[in-house]
Amino acid sequence: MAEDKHIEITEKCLDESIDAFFKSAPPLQDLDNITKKLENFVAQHSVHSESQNTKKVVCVTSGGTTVPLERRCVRYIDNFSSGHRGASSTEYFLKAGYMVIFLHRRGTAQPFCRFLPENPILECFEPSDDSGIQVCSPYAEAVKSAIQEHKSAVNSGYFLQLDFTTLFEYLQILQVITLAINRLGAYGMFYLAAAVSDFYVPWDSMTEHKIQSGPGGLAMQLAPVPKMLTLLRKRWAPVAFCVSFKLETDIDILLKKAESARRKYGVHAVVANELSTRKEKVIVVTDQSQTVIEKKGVGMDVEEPLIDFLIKEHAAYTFHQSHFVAKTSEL
Ligand code: 9Z3
Repeated sequence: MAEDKHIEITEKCLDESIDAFFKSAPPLQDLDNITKKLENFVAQHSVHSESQNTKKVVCVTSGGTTVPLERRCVRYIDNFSSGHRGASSTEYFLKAGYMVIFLHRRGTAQPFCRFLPENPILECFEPSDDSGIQVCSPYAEAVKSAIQEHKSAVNSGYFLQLDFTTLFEYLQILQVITLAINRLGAYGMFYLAAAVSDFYVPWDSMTEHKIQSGPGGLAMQLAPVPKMLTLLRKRWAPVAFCVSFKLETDIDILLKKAESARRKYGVHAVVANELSTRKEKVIVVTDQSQTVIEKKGVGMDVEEPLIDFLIKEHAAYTFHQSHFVAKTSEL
């Protein structure tokens, strides 16, 4: 009884802090456009599903959020995330027949571009004899296949790209996506690989203009970012399959923290990774097991076996959900 009361109070506080976050956040510039894109995308889902098996839709989040320090932002707090995890995972989800909403930080890694040269883009091209432009020969294959794969994913209607920079944009867009994905029930999935800031400066306590330098240093109070994951699981899209990530630099606490996040947020799986080995190995924590997943060899992606594993978990989940719903509706 006392525990129930405690949960009720904690949820109330969370609701209030999330409410305050959304109320004070600067409104999304292109909300109507994003909503329209999502509606069209989800409508495509029924078109594709009519002709073949019911399609699955995953929202992959990728890259790090920034935390502005001023409203007319000159400075901001950022993090290390390159977006590679999200970009390569998107490729494997698309290959497996999923429809993908790729919510990524502007300027971070993009699907199909991972094997392009790191040279500045202008070094990949040269003027051609017919006064057009051609790709320089060493890059021709990589550029051609990136363009082809990207075009084919976009034209197939299976791939929707949305972008963010700030924490405010990220959380608002994620909320709109969850409401769209919620309509797909268990066929919807979240793969939350974005590195989301834990602390931020609330918009209503943020200074308007550039913070001035002074002799005394600068002390700032950052507020904790309300845990939207709880709301995503409980209210926004309670039936969707949800995978979150846990990142630590201390391997000794990683699994403990991942397991506690799984319980706390009620997600279906937590992908635990350690900063320096994240490209080689991850551990997927579910209520049944802790499974170590490693890349298969040099030049391979750890995301290939990871997505394979998660797709199987999702399939088992949708099977269970449809079976369970069929059984209870018979009662
Ligand atoms: C991850 O753990 C991702 O795997 C990485 C991928 C960000 C490490 P890269 O983008 O790296 O390929 O360079 N993402 C989630 C990180 C995170 O912020 N998790 C929170 C936490 O650990 C929970 S939401 O507390």
